[in-house]
Amino acid sequence: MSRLIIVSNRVSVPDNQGAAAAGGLAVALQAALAERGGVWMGWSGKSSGDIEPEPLVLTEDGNITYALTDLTQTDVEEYYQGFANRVLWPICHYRLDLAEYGRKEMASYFRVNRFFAHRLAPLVEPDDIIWVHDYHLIPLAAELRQMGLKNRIGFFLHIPWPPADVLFTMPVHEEIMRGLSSYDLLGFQTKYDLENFAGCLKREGMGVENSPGHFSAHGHNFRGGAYSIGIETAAFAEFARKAAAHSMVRKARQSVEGRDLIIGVDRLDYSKGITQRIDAFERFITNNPAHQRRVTYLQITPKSRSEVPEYEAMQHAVAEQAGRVNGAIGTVDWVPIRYINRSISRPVLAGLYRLAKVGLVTPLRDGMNLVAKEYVAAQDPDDPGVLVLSRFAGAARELKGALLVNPYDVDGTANALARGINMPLEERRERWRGMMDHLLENDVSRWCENFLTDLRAE
Ligand code: ADQ
Repeated sequence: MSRLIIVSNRVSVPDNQGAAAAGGLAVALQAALAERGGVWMGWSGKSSGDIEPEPLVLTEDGNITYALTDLTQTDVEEYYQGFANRVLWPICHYRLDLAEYGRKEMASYFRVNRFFAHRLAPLVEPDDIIWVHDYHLIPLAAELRQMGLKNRIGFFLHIPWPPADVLFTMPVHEEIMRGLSSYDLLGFQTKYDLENFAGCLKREGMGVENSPGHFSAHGHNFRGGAYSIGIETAAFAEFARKAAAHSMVRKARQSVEGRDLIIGVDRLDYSKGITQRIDAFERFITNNPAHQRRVTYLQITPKSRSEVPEYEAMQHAVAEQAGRVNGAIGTVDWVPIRYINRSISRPVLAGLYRLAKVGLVTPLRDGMNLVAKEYVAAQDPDDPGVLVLSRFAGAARELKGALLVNPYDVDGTANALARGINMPLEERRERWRGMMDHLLENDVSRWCENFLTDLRAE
């Protein structure tokens, strides 16, 4: 069997606790690598200052080689914080207002991809298959082809792909589309993202769709498909089942004092709709005074990308809003919103999801949203909670038992919250069972296998 080479901006190198400490995606990719042997290459997360990074640092673990490179400080600022996170991320999440174009950043993005290609190429053997992940590395295949590599190369995009009218606001959209067209297989989270991609290709005659999912562009034939990413459903459900005994989960249960718990778990990111969600919670309490003092909303939000100005501004905005709402609707013996900026271990997170009567997952736009899936997997089959889910998350295409909401509609979300809190047990069980069966069948290993099977097929 041919070896697998995975390339992603960040690499999950197992620490002393082993792979079990990592999230589902890292575990699934490590399993795929271990099955075939291979290499996982990416950025170390460190800067080499203003000097050229040292050669790749290789770490062997069984038949997997982890290959890490540092980046210069300029590249960290221009490629990662700049073009990837201040242009591609907002554009792919339909936030034209937040995109900050700069020639330097765009040039750095392509330069770093070339640098990655040059570092990777010496490790590649002729029959290896290469799987590139996410928006940081779109031009990588084109660079590898330029160097003469003939391997099969696939790409999976973890975030949404926007329609042509949105994408074309980006000055280098043609180069980005050309980059995508150099792969053999493009994986998107949902068929809507795939349709948007096909629309972008056709709009200005950059390429054609010969038959569904079969494209030609820039003299190259390639395929595209929807491969919805899953979680490690069975393992996560097991974490949740055992978590009741965990001291942190016990303390959380005691501190809620019999109130209904609503949970939100998101990286602090403007795409996640956290401020709209807090508004909806406040509206729910205002419209349903009987629930005053009888619910607690726990929002767990680790900071992310704090070096990017839009994220720093958001940290202040959310903290201030949570404080304002607590001041407005709280009482001397009731703090309605508990807002935590911390990372939580997966077993404890699973236990907290299970305690919650409602999982509130309301991104304004999201490729998939694994939190929605984790919340479902963590529920007690005899007394499951209710998932309130944004229709703009990829997960909404699959999780049919959720209460779907439009996160821009504060009243609508508040009403769904009320419906979730009051939902009878039988309806909760029925909705949950369908979603759980789907998640058990379509877990992250299945996603990985489906993509790799299609990538291998000529
Ligand atoms: P993200 O935008 O990071 O992922 P999501 O899919 O929800 O969004 O994954 C977040 C992960 O981080 C989850 O596994 C969650 O448990 C974990 N997490 C969040 N808060 C945490 C906390 N406080 N402590 C510990 N863990 C926490 C991107 C795309 C998504 C896509 C995924 C995978 O934006 O749309 O679903 O990649 O493809």
